[in-house]
Amino acid sequence: MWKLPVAIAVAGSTLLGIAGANSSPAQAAAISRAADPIVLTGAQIPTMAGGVRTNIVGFRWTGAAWVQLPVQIDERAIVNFAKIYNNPSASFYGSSPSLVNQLVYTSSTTFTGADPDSKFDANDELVFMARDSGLAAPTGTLPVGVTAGTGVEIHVTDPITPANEGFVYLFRSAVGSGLKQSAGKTYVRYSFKLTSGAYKTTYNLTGGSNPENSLVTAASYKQHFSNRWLSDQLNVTAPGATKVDILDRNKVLFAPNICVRSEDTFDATGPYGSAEGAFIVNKAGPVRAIRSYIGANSGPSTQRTHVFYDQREDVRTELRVHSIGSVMDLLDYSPAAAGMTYRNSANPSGVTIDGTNDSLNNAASSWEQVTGPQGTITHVYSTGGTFTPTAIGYYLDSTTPSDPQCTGDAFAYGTSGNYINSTLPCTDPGLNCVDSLNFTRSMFFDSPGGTAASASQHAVETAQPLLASTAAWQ
Ligand SMILES: [Ca+2]
Ligand SMILES: [Ca+2]
Ligand SMILES: [Ca+2]
Repeated sequence: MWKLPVAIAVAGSTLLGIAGANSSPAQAAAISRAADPIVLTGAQIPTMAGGVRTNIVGFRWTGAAWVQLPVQIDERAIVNFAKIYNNPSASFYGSSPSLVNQLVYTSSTTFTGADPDSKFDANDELVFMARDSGLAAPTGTLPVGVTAGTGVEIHVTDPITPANEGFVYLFRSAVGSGLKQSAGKTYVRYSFKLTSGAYKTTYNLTGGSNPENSLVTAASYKQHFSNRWLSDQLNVTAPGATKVDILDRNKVLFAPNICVRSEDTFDATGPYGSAEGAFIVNKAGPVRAIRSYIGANSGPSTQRTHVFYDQREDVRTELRVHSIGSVMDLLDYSPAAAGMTYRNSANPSGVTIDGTNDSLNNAASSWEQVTGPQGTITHVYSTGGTFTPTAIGYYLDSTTPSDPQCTGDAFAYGTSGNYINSTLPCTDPGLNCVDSLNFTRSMFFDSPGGTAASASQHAVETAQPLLASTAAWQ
């Protein structure tokens, strides 16, 4: 994602025209990806790294004036997973979280703890929305309230449409300026609410259940969680959508006909053993919210991290478990999804979600989409790790489903996702294993009228993220 600033000098010569008072017909187009963030580590902004975290502020140049934009800094550190379980000798099913050390988001409201380095250090992240970028600013002008000599120019470009570009300027605010890092904006709200009370004093880390009533509210969607792994409400709220809840559940299973493990067994003590688990972080805005957690029965260090932007959510799952025969991650929609079109990269023309099953090409998909008056959700998939698992697509649309439903309601409305149907090697460092596997579901929440072309566009863009280069400026 990172690009060295080799292109700066070349681009700079065209930028003089952009920044001038006269608009030029050759003016570069703005970045068009409204849903996408720019995430930079401290290491990528060397002149800011190692300094105070809280006084970094961001601005764009409109061609006539400076306008402040929200910037968020999310601290990270390498943390031992036994600390996250608040137990140095924690062991579950023979797996020792004390053997697991990962770079994670930090939090003083969980046992993860605050970043030991409270400065904006090399592994912390600074994020803003690409659409908040502006034009190249002329030298000789500074926003009111910033400290001269602290500027950093961030040049954002789109590798798919190289003519599109944008600029964001970071500064340190002057003492007493009154400038806030958030610029007074809140793009995403996240209310993490445990039924039991405060996390550190009431969460059962060794045997759930730990019911929640947590809600993410963003411009284009709402999502609800009733337990750590239990996402059970999703409303598309983009313009024109009916805003109904179209989700029964996000289901996690070994295989279509095996209920021995599910999101419910991950969350709750039940007939299949203990349900240890912990949160790494719950954090809200202004630019994004983050919900990250561990604990999936015999995979106590298996981790899922949701990063919520206002029109996009990235859900990254890092498998850390003994060898398993297969695994699947499904969206099971609710009866309110009836009438929507389901399509994926192997079946782009799509079928209607109506509780009556359809025969689809079952090749694994790189994207899936549901679209209708209820709104559009496009899921884009990417996988990483030490091996490439084989997978097929799973689809079931039936009011009298042939496969057991395991959790949620009795119906399978457009139940869909990829099914890794080959044996996976041990991926748990807590068992001294060295293989790894992660998969990311990027979800885009759009107005009604999604098409195979719009889904493919999201997939192409997700595979080629926006680029950003930095240079000291004034
Ligand atoms: Ca750090
Ligand atoms: Ca830090
Ligand atoms: Ca269902």
